[in-house]
Amino acid sequence: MSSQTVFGNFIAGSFEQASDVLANINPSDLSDVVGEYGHSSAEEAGAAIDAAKASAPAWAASTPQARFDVLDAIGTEILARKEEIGRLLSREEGKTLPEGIGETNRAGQIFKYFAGEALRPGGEKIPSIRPNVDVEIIRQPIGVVGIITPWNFPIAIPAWKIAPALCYGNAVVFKPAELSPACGWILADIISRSGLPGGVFNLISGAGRDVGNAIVIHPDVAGVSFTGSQAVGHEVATQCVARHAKVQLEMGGKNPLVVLDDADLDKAVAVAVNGAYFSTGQRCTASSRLIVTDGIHDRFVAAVIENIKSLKVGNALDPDTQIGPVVSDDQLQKNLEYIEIGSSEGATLAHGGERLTLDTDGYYQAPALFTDTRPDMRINTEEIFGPIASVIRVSDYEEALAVANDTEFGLSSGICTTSLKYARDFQSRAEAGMVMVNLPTAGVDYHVPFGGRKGSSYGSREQGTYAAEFYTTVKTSYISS
Ligand code: UN1
Repeated sequence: MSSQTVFGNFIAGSFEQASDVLANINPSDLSDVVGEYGHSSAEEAGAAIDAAKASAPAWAASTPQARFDVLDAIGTEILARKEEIGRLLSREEGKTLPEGIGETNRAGQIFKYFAGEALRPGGEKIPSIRPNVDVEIIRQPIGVVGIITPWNFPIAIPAWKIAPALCYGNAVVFKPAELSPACGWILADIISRSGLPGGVFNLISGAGRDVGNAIVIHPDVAGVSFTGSQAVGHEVATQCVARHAKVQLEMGGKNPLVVLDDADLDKAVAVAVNGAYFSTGQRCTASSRLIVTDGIHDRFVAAVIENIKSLKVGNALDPDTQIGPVVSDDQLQKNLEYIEIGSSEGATLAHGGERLTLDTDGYYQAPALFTDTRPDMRINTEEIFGPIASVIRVSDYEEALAVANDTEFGLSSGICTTSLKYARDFQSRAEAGMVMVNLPTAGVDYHVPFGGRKGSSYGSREQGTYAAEFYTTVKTSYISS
């Protein structure tokens, strides 16, 4: 273990002190300072962008083998250190240790996946409609990519943006979230040893309004991939579109889980509790609306309450903990406010919602379930991003589907049923980028497209081969001898 406590930026292949720093506090134990991380200025972001721009042409011309070697080395080190990095992740973000290690494992696998993709660049050669002319279609890197990531997946989301960016030959300026910058710094440290030429990857920590904004408005940043809130995403898109930069946004969700009368009750309860409360409900894919038909409603609600009563909320690093703390005081206050809002709107708070005082001083909250809720209540229309779910009672499948789709979001949509007919119909008619049948709305594979519709996403999909759409531009060449 290193004794370093102050962590700066990584620019043009060297680690540099940031002009200012901010303490990274463990939400499970407020007396534990994970470290001090860069709170950089717009000027420092400019230096990172300049470094990326200078190194971009050489990396764009690199061979598939060189890209494979770098990405494979990064993936190998992440996987070899997954227990240690997973622990750091849990310590700074608050998800449980198995979740932290699992997320780190996912990040390692993503780098391995894109290492393989680097060896499969593709391209097409087809005859022209004209004689003696060939047409070639290839994908080329877009140049400098700005990557802005949220606090809730501090290593997996950076991985699923940085790995394809490098795989397809781009240079990167990466801003991790201010609440969980440690995993981003570890990633930079690993990348610094991977053989990647200096300047191709740059880490710049700081606030959205300083560093994030500098990246988004800079004329040399050809594209911005952002995951975060809808409000900030809208700003990012507006700025990028105004200067004709590419933009890819992953934002919120208000993901429905439909539970039909014919569902396997035990499975439906497990799926709902996992989707709603694991990772403290702090996933844009979390199931926050449980839409339940009459015939199973009472049994389902009773069983969910029974289940969440037994969930152990605690310090993320305690091996018995099932639900870690909320990430920050701001988020906890927001969650508590929504508990008030739900109650004042007439919903029944069937369980939880209160702040918990435990052995260590942290942002603990009991998982909350609202029942007797209406689809138009604020707790059912606004993303909360905490361990709070509500039950909406419906009479049949058609009403369930209508309620599920009646949202400004469209990320992930789930159904629990044993009916092939309803499962297939839901798969087809759910207005979401991802559909889950008898599975939680959260928890996705890393080798297939990820993204949503409506207010949840903008631009092309992330992950899998679909990631190429954002990180490349298509060139069509006509060649005559
Ligand atoms: C998952 O559910 O496995 O911010 C991933 C989020 C999403 C990632 C969810 N972009 O919660």
